[in-house]
Amino acid sequence: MPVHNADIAADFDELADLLEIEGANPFRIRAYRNAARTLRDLPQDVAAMLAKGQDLTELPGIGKDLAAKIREIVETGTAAMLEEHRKTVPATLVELLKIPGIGPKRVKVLYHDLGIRTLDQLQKAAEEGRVRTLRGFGDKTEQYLLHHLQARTGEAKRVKLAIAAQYAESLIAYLKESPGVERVVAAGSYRRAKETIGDLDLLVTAAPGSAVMDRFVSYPEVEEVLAQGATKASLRLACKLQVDVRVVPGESYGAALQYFTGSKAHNVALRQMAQRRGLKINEYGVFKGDRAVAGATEESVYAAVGLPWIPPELRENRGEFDAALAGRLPRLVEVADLKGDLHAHTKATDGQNSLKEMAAAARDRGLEYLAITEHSRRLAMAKGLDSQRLREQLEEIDRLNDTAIGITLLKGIEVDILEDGSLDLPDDDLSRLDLVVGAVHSHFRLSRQKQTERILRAMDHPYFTILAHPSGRLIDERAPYDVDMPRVIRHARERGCFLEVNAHPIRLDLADTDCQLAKEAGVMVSINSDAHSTLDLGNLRYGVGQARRGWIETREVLNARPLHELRPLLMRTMRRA
Ligand code: DGT
Ligand code: CA
Ligand code: CA
Repeated sequence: MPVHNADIAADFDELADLLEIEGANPFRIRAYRNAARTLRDLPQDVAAMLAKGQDLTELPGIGKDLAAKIREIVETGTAAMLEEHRKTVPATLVELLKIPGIGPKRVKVLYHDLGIRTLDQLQKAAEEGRVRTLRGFGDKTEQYLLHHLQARTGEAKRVKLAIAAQYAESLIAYLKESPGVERVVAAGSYRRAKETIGDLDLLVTAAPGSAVMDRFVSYPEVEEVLAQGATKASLRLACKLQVDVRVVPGESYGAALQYFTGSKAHNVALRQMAQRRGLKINEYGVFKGDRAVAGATEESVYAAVGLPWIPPELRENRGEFDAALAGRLPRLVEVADLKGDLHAHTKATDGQNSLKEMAAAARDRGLEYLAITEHSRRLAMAKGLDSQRLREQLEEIDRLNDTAIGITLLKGIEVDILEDGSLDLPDDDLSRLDLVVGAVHSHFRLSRQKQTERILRAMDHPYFTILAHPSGRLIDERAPYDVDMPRVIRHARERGCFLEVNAHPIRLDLADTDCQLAKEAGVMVSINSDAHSTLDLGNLRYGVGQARRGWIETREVLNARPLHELRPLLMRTMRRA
């Protein structure tokens, strides 16, 4: 069975989790996490690279040892070292580690002092009040755990969009090679660019009599065929992703695509509009009585009810019909609109590539500028910059900008917002920069009021440009911190600063509805890769998808502005004491 990059990444993450519970060297743990991240972002398949005899150590963050482990996983399906650690640490402890706020130290205490190995056992212990007495716990933590554990029941397993993309793209390529197949396109939440998807919905048009379904169910990664008919089939892949396929005739393509793109709420509303016009819409077409009046294209389906085509990311029945009827659909931002990226790291801190490599990669993607925004000193684990090292980097940026490198590097910092809302570097340092990106990396559990005031205070700082990953959430891993986001957005408006839409697939932060709030408040967003390697720049597309779900238009995106327009906007946020 072929091994995908995401499979190897999952193994490395698991290994890192296990090592963390065992209390291994943090740098060793980090190496596995970085490698997992590299693999997730990598556009080419490492198994294919190995087959071609390519050297994996040329990838960012992959040394000899990791390259050998990747080869081992590709060839044998697992790594001996992972199997060893799986034997010493109960697998379910790793589940405990996934609870936001529960680190390896606490997991160890739960395991050793209470013998807890599963989430169910933990829930029971918390219900019985046995957790609060443990070292490092307490009433508040026990309540928090209980809340978290009770909320988990019935939660379906969803897959992050970028992970689903790896599996979807290779399956789509496979189906396209099948004789007689004309079009293969992903619909459903995948096409609407939701942060996570429940299952993958594929639509196929094919010549009559072609054996698409047989080919679909004989895909080598199929774990189980759940249903198979002449025009539809469902199966589960080994990676656990469920896939639904429909084969439709060409004349129904648009209607089927519209139907299976959803969302359900959008479709219900559309059908009601059709009914009022005496029309019926289903996955085969738009009908007046028995006569099909539209269906070959999506445009024709919408036109039949008097609407312009509506971009998939807006199809949530959250105002798109009113906007469409009024001729006020937003001109959504596109990847090609981005002129630069305002959040990136290099080897100087926890990134994997040099300044020069990052600059070249951004230039090769057609960007006009790239802001280098390293972590500040408080993030010691990420080798955050102090004043001295920041100055050294600024000189290096000057030197590079003086060479004909084909892109402008902007001087920035991702400065920690400290617990009291002050910034982690002195004004004298910040004043030398083109922009200051502020971020919360600690004290996630402050009260709503304290957290909000902390962030507002940071924004009040004379040097503050962009609030990075504003909610702090990590999809499926960490809930957002408790903050009054509407107030933060209003404050950004008053202070003339900006909010980030962090494009990393695990963050996608701002959330779509908060993007809408920012838009309504007149606050521009910056769609940033937060790149820790050259490959991460490829994540910008997920940030764009998120912004599009938030109705963001090109003109509302800070980094869709050319450099000569960007500079005055940045200046406005600097030196305004
Ligand atoms: P997911 O898979 O949970 O991430 O979300 P979707 O939106 O992909 O939902 P899914 O896979 O259940 O169905 C795909 C699309 O098919 C959905 O967005 C709209 C359409 N659809 C499915 N079931 C129904 C239904 O009962 N009524 C209507 N109107 N549309 C449906
Ligand atoms: Ca779906
Ligand atoms: Ca489905």
